[in-house]
Parts: sequence; structure tokens; C-alpha cells
Amino acid sequence: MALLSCPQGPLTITRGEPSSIQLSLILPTYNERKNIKRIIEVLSGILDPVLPNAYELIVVDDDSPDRTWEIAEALAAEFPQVRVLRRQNERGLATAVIRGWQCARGTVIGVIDADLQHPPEVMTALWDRMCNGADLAVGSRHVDGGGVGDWGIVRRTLSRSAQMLGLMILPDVLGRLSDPMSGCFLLRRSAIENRKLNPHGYKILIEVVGRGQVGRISEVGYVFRERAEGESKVSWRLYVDYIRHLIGLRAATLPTAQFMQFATVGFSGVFVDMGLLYLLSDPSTLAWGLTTSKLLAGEGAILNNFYWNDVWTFRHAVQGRTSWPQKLKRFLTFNGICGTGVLFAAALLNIQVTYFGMNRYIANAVAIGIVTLWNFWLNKQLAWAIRPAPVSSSISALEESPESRKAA
Ligand SMILES: Nc1nc2c(ncn2[C@@H]2O[C@H](COP(=O)(O)OP(=O)(O)OP(=O)(O)O)[C@@H](O)[C@H]2O)c(=O)[nH]1
Ligand SMILES: [Mg+2]
Repeated sequence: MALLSCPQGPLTITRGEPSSIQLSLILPTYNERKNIKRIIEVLSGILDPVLPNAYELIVVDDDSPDRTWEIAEALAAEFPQVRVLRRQNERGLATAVIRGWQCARGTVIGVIDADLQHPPEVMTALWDRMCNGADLAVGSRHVDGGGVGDWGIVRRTLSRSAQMLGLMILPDVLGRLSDPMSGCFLLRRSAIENRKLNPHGYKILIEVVGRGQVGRISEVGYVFRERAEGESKVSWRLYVDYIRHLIGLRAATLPTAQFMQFATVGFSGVFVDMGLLYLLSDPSTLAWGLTTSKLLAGEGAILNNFYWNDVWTFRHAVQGRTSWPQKLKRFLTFNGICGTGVLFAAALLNIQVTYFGMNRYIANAVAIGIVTLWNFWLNKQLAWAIRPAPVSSSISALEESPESRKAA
């Protein structure tokens, strides 16, 4: 009864059937027979008072040679909230978590290591954050109250280097989390419903933030404990998996179409700039001074580009933020970024021509290309950043957040 049949096919989480279960927590296990009873006892003691009869613990075991699944199944007699998935045809932590979520009934889903290295007590605070409107509540070792315990210098350095590498490849994902390597978090199910997930290795959190529609993220500090029983499964292979995962996620989430729209709008701005320059400065028209005319023409192009980016390129980010003060704020940010972009382009042009002796027009084309990318990236992050609407009441935890609804 407690043994679940293993989901097959794509790693996609569909909308669950209506259920009285609010929270489904996955415990991934591989050779954790010495820890499984203890973690279930402790978690039950913590969650019973908070969510009486409204949570489930799903143990996903990859057919451990030490038969962890068998012990978990036996424990279900004493702990009816325990369900067990014994996977025999797949391996890997991240996919184990997703397979567990595919069996989950809760509107909030989550994960915690089964080896008691994540203090189970952190679950109360994470649940609280979900009740206060978070889409994702993450246990973090790098915020107040957090720490990595007595990790040696090698492991600390490896972990931080992996984080830095991730920041370079996926800044829009890892930049949102102080501890992207965390394996202890709760997530609003609707944030990843119907998304095709495809992680490699261990790092399920970056997969969720990378491919899901995650609005508000909240973090709670915790100190990573020493493993008391059993052995670590961490190996060098996981670092290779991590890099594959980062690259796969980057390739799958490049905003190519949006960038093409941004570049098209920028191109239209060239005509506005040229047209205005002619109207203002040409001896046959107004014959104003060249500098004044160029500044006004440039500003005209910026206005044109802002309008089209607001109504077209970044229209999804604008939804619900159409008041004049909000528009003005976006415009000023856009103006500031584009202005800085012009200075940046001038510097790049000079460096290429002066130091590398490049043809000025080729150098200018290179500078324009780089600055367009720079402008796109910064404007996407700052002027048209997707922000969740504030959620004030605690009852919203189990409803969809505005961000998740937007994604649907
Ligand atoms: N189902 C499943 N669970 C796994 C797999 N690999 C690890 N786990 C479980 O995932 C959790 C984290 O794995 P650990 O090996 O402890 O990794 P870690 O905590 O990052 O590293 P240590 O500090 O060295 O223990 C534990 O509960 C493991 O039993 C796997 O391939 N499949
Ligand atoms: Mg561990």
C-alpha cells in the first residue's frame, strides 16, 4: 500500500488531483538504512502539530543494496504519512526528487536529505515562509543563521568555485539564490507544473529556478550538519554532471526570441535618430547646432525604443505595472542604461581602433553588438525585471501566486 508505482516517461509534474494533503516532502535515499527511521521520526514530530493529517513524506529510494526501501515500507505501518517509491530503472538524486514529486498530492512540494545533515527543524520556518506568500522557500547555508559546519578548506573552496562558475554561466538563476547548491527547500507546485525538467546530477534547485516560473524566493539559514551514519555519495562525477547541467540549462533558457525583438527595436531607433538629426541640424531644415541636435535625436531614439520595448519586447514583465509612475521608473532606468551603453561603446571603439589598429567601422559594429547585448541584459534585469506582486496574507500559501498564474 505504501509502495508507489514508479512514474515513467518525461520528467514533468502535472496538476495534482484535489487532495487534503498540503505538503509533500521528498526524502531521496541511497543506502540510508541507518538514517531512515530517525529522519522519519523527527520530521513527523515536527510536522504533525503544524500540518495534522495534511502532509506526506515520500521516500524515493534507488533500489539501495542495503534495502532502505524495505525499511521505509515497514515504517509506513507506524507512520501512515510515509509513502515509498523504489526506483529500479533510474539513478540520480535530482531525478529521484522529480519522480517523487510526480507522485505527490500536495500543493507545496519539497525535498530534504535523508541523512539528517539538513536539520529537520528548518522545515517549520520554511513552511511559514510558504504561508506568507513565497513561491520558493530555501534552506540556505549562506544567510544569517546558516553555515557549513566543519567542512574542510577543500570542500568549501570546491563548493564556492562551483557557485561562481554557475553565476558566470547562469547569472539569472544562481544570482537569485544565496545557496544555489541547497538540497533543502519547499516549492509551490504550480511554479513548475507542466514544465519539462531535465536535470543532471544533484542540483535540483537550479533546475527548478531555471525552468520554473518562480516569483518570490525566501531563504532561511541552517547549519549543515556532519553525517552521523552512512556514507556520502558525492564523487567527482557529480562535478562533471553539474557542468553539463549548467550548460544544458543555459542553452534551453536563452531568451533568443526576446533578444531578436530587442535588436529589431534598436534598429528602428537608428532611423528615428537619423531622421531627427536631419530635421534638426540640416541647413535645409532647422539648422540647429550639431551637438544639440544629436543629443535630441539620441533621446528621441531612446523614447522610440522604450515605447516599443515596453509594449512588445518585455510586455510580459509589464503586466499589472502600467501606472505612470511605474512607466516613468522603467523609462528612467532604460535611459540610464542606454546612456551608459553609449559611453561603453565609445570606450570599446577607442580601444579597438587605438590599441588594435582595427578598421573604425568594423570596430564600431563590434562595439554596437556588444553594447546591444549589454543593454538587453541590464534592461531585462533592471528596467523590465519580473517581480511578484506583494502577497500580504498568510492564507495565500496554498493558492497560486500571481507569478505562477502569469506563467500558466
Ligand atoms: N534516490 C537517490 N538518493 C540519492 C542518490 N544520491 C544521493 N542520494 C540521497 O541524497 C541525499 C544527499 O546525498 P549525500 O551523499 O548525503 O550528499 P551530500 O549531503 O551533498 O554530501 P555529504 O555531505 O558528503 O553527505 C541523501 O539522503 C542520499 O541518500 C541517488 O542517486 N538516488
Ligand atoms: Mg549528505
